[in-house]
Amino acid sequence: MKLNGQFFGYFKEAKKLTKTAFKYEIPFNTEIDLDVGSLKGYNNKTIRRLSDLKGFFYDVHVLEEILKKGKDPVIYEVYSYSPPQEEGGLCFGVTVLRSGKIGDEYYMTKGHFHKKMETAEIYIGLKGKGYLLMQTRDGDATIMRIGRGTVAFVPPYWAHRTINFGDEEFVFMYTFPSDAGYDYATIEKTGFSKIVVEKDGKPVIIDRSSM
Ligand code: S6P
Ligand code: ZN
Repeated sequence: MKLNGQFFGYFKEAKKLTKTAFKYEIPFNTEIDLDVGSLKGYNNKTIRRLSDLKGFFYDVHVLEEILKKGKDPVIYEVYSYSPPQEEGGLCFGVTVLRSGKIGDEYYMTKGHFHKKMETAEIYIGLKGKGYLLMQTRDGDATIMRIGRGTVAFVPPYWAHRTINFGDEEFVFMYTFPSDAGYDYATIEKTGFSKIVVEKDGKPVIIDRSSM
């Protein structure tokens, strides 16, 4: 059997078992177009628009004004390969975070803990630039810059959010255990303590409580 023109494989047994037993999933490869940031063969796509991010940007009035005008811009898209949520599997995919601001606050993702808190994740910067903001339940926070080629480790127990402070799309690849799940509610309740806003044409990290 020929797969993607890359190699030959003999999968008689694995093929029979794929539908019932994840551990016999067939090996495969795929491609990310590094200029565009698109992932070939994804099986899941999530689009988040401004209306999905109500309550996340600090300037509620600016957000409502945009929506009132009938606009609801796409803030980010996630293209993923998501196998069954079983122990031993890996999810991976690409997030495309658009460039823009709500008032002076840069476009960002919602951010989440994993439901299985003891789960780590890897981010790899592919295109554009942004920040990776992380925070623990105890309130410890850290922020790091991600550019093309940056590999970032998100340790277990850290909520994570990305922020695009550049003037082009910020694209990164991620991978994490497929049984991790998502917990948006916990960090949504407390919020991230830091936000990134534009001041004199530059991104500045400030305390959200100061707004
Ligand atoms: C998944 C990983 C990313 C985010 C994506 C969107 O564990 O961290 O794929 O899901 O960047 O962010 P969010 O917070 O809306 O899921
Ligand atoms: Zn995650």
